[in-house]
Amino acid sequence: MQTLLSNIVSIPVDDPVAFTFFTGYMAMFAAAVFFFFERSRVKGKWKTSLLVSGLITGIAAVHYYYMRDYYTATGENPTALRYIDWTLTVPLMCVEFYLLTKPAGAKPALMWKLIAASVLMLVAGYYGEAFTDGSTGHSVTWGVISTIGYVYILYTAWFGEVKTLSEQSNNPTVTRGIRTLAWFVLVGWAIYPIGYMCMPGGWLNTGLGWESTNVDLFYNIADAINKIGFGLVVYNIAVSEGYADEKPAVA
Ligand SMILES: *C/C=C(C)/C=C/C=C(C)/C=C/C1=C(C)CCCC1(C)C
Repeated sequence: MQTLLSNIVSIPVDDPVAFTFFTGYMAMFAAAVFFFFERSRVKGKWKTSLLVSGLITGIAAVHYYYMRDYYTATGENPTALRYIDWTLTVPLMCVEFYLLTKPAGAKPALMWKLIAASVLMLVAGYYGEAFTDGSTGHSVTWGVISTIGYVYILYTAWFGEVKTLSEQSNNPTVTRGIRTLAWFVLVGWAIYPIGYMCMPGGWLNTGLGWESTNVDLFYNIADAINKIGFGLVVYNIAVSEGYADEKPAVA
């Protein structure tokens, strides 16, 4: 009985961080199921995009399963698991931009540039969180390096190639959808660096008395918004043209 009970994960009622790890896990799982099932219903040209949405949320669900346990067992940030998850899922979000702009002529080079920027952003962020003692000097430096990658993606989505191609797509739904994704990158993704700066030693950690695990609150909420939200925007684009099995309306 003793051992049985000790295997049961429990959430302390006053721990919002643990709460978001559990709800985040379930939300990612449900979203992945949804995207995988809906993939079979949309038209052929959208199937890969839906598959990628399912992979993003599915990969996140698996990592949340482990992060949740890690956090409840140790009470510490699951930094390594977090960054492994992001290193897989953020490049896949870059792939979504490529897939949506491909019909308008996007080349694989665009995808690789976005992926390279995301890897720079994440590797620098990992250094800033994992290999410093929280001293401001280091984490600010790595935070700034990381931001270079972020700004590159932001610029490409708002003013660069992605924007230009989205306008050349001659598909108002795609143009509007990409604009919404660009908003996600601007507002939804900004939650991460804000959380990072709230950590001990960070610029925003003034008088809040926040501990380092509070950052998980930011990251968990942002992940749910961005990964599920991104997927839903892609889903909306796909179904705006109807489902694969629908007969064209008879005039
Ligand atoms: C699904 C996960 C996503 C969309 C993760 C996005 C993460 C970021 C945009 C992180 C950005 C950071 C900075 C711009 C500077 C400080 C370090 C980071 C890694 C938190």
